[in-house]
Amino acid sequence: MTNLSQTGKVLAISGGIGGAKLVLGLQEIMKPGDLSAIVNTGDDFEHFGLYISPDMDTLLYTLADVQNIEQGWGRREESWNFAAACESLGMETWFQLGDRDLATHLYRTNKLATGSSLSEVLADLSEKFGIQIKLIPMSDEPVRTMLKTDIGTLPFQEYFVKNRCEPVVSNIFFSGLETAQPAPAFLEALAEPELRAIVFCPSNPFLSIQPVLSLPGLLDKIKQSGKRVIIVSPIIDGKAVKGPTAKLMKELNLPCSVMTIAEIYQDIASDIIIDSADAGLAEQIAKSGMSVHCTDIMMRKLEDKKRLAGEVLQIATRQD
Ligand code: FO1
Repeated sequence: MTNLSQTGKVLAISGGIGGAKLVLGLQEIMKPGDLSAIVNTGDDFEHFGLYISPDMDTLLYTLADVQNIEQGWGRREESWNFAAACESLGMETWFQLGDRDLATHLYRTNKLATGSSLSEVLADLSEKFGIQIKLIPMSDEPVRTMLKTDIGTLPFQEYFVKNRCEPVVSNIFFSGLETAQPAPAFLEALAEPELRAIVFCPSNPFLSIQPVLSLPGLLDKIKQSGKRVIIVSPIIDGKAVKGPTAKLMKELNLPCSVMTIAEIYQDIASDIIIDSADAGLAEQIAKSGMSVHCTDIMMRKLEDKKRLAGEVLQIATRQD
């Protein structure tokens, strides 16, 4: 196991559920001051006048150990009186807001309305949920994942939840990039002298990671940082662990394979961690110049998350 005192700092880039699992594993084995996590805000949207930020809340609830594990989003020990009351008023019900979850949306919406930046709101919520690592939104300005589909252009949640990922996707783009910047704390973390590695957690590359990498100037800043960039594959043996990744890759005419993941990141990644099931592709991937590491990357239990996090740290702190 890595000697934690000499780890240095790690910057994790995280999207939905898979990303949060690895950040949790890293949180469990690192000193709080050595770990920061950037969260995707491309899924954010306004609903019932509330600022909803699903990947932020998935990360907050997972790190605070209050997440609803079966559901994959929202909180456990939840009640649904608000949602039932909305239904009785004939309001839309496709996006379910639990009673405890509602407090998070109200807190965030009010803070934003009184002038806080999204970074400030996330720092406040982290403190309220007792989270010690630093959580940073990818940007304080709105960037939204939009999907061109056979039923029209949809904002992310209308594709993912309202239409249950059924529409056929022909293109994904991000609105707001012309006026968005990486969050200040994001740029500071990248410039941090003790930063040892940037870790792309196993999140959907198109929906959760691409919005981050599309931020103006960010790719260059990552390349210029000279830091080790470690990718943890969200694809195992040609199947996506969760969510619409596989369906999206098919519709975008991309093979659902770790080869595609390697191609997506080969310009910036120094290392890629793939599952042992894909070990046969390691040699081919290595031709791209990345160091390929095979291990069990399926995270079910906390032990899995800590073990994988330990292997990520070994790579992050490797001296060469
Ligand atoms: N996903 C659903 O499939 N149905 C829902 O009703 C739903 C509500 C919801 C409320 C708050 C929240 O933070 C997330 C919610 N999600 C729901 C999940 C959300 O769409 C996804 O977590 C992300 O946007 C994709 O990673």
